[in-house]
Amino acid sequence: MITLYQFPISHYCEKIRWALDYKNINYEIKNLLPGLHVSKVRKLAPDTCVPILVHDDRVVQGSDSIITYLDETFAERSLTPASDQLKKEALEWEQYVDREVGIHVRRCCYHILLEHPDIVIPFFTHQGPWYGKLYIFCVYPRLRKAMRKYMNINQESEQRSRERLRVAIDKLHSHLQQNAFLVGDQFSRADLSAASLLAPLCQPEKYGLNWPDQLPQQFEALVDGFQPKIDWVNEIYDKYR
Ligand SMILES: N[C@@H](CCC(=O)N[C@@H](CS)C(=O)NCC(=O)O)C(=O)O
Repeated sequence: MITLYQFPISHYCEKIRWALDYKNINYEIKNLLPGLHVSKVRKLAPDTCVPILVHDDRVVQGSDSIITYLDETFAERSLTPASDQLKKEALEWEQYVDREVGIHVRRCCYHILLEHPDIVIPFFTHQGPWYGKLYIFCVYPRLRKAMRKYMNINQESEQRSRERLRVAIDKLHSHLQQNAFLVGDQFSRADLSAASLLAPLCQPEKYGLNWPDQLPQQFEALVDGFQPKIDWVNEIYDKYR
């Protein structure tokens, strides 16, 4: 039995939903509520973050470790290239986007969306426990403050993150202008990681959230700034998700 402990909104968790689906592995999802997740996760793993994969008595935390575990355990449709050189390149890209895209997409998005509880509360509570909406609604002002503090989200840090993101998106875009894939000549964990971590800016249907029809104007402006160089994300979703 495989269980994925996750937040539906999390793009690091989307990496693992995608990897599991791509490899045709059956799994069940346990959606956690931000804040309340800490006590649940601490019983499973050393850190408080998700995704966490539980496979029988094995517990794996962190999206890169989980993909490695899945490829080692279920060889079919490997996301890790076989050759040592390509594997090294794929892991380097994955680490690069985890650090230079994932964190900054999250900060830029939350800086705007945390001020729109009508949008984020449904994201946080999507297919979660029955009491989720009521709970998050009651704790929302405290939760927002804690999230801003924990993830260092403020006006200045958001500006720095936008710049870091611009550099990373330029780098990915220019690589993909010359190459069909980030590594070698086939889809790998590098492409999957880059596309998942940029997905909140593109809102692909297969991400699994109910994206609202209308996002705040500030959010649209953020996306518009990157749009010409992230078209490939939807293309990868169409072909491989
Ligand atoms: N590098 C980690 C990052 C995971 C991560 O940042 N998870 C966030 C959600 S996007 C989280 O669980 N935050 C809550 C916490 O750390 O307690 C990975 O690749 O899995």
